[in-house]
Amino acid sequence: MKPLILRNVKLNPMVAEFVAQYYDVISVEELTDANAASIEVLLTNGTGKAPKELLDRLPNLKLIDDFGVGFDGIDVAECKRRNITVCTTPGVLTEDVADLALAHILALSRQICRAHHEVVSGAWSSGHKKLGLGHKVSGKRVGIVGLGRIGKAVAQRCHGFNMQLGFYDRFLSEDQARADLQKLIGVAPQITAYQSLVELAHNSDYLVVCAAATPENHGLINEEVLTALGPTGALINIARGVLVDEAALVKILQEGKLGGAGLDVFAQEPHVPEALLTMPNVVLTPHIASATVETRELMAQIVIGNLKAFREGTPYLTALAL
Ligand code: 8YV
Repeated sequence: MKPLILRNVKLNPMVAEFVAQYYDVISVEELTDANAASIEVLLTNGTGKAPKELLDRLPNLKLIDDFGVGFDGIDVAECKRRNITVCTTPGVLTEDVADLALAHILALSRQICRAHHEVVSGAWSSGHKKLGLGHKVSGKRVGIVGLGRIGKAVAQRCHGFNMQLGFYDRFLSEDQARADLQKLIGVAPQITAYQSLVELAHNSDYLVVCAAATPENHGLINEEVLTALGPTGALINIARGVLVDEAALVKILQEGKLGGAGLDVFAQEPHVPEALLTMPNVVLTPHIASATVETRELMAQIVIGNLKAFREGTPYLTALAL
């Protein structure tokens, strides 16, 4: 019998194939008092949950290997206290996530989903086209919430659309943002740092959520921010659902006080608030921001590399500094 390894999510096929050579994989549901003490590695992903209650059941846990860049479901304070290493897959999914933010901006503004339906349903060919005019994207104002790796990649793409750049990030100055973007883009773009989310929203046509889902950021995009974004503004969320007050979002959309929303993440995935499913000015995707063949292969290579490092006692590729 091979040693056991624990998973709390469905494994990526490449990771599963590698792991199967050396371990018998059990799910959290298969964890027992008898086998828990043998678990040294937990395999998870950006949406996986590893609260203290689970960690307390694993007295010999040494590594949490996260197939994702987000680790908001992991009790990292408890990991630090117990010297459990947490490895993620930073960097390799940045471009995909930023690309999807622009895909949502374009799909929403140019009504791609509704336009596609009008063609495939025969409405267009039968002369019953209902689609009205969309909205121009190039040159509009984008407000980026959180200017980390993904936020900067969104800024880079929006710069390519000649959009006016604004951001809100408590840890980054306007000068540093401009300097960072100059390294990324090759020129120092005009970008404005706003001192509050409401001010950023008030000065944006698109508010793109790229912030980390730290506990203090939960509900960051609240009714006041959404109201400031207003009836000609659109919310784009490719970060985490918990960053948005989802009930407030539904309410303000139903009241016609927000122009639209493009959402790849939700507070209680895979549950999506029923009201959002029928709104014509909403584009919804099932948490696919990193879901490309190329990026998932790179993520898997990192997860496998960290597991090899654990097995061989060599330095991890991407251990978080807890
Ligand atoms: C998930 C993500 O890990 O990277 C993250 O934090 O949310 C995603 O990449 C991925 O969808 C799990 O399959």
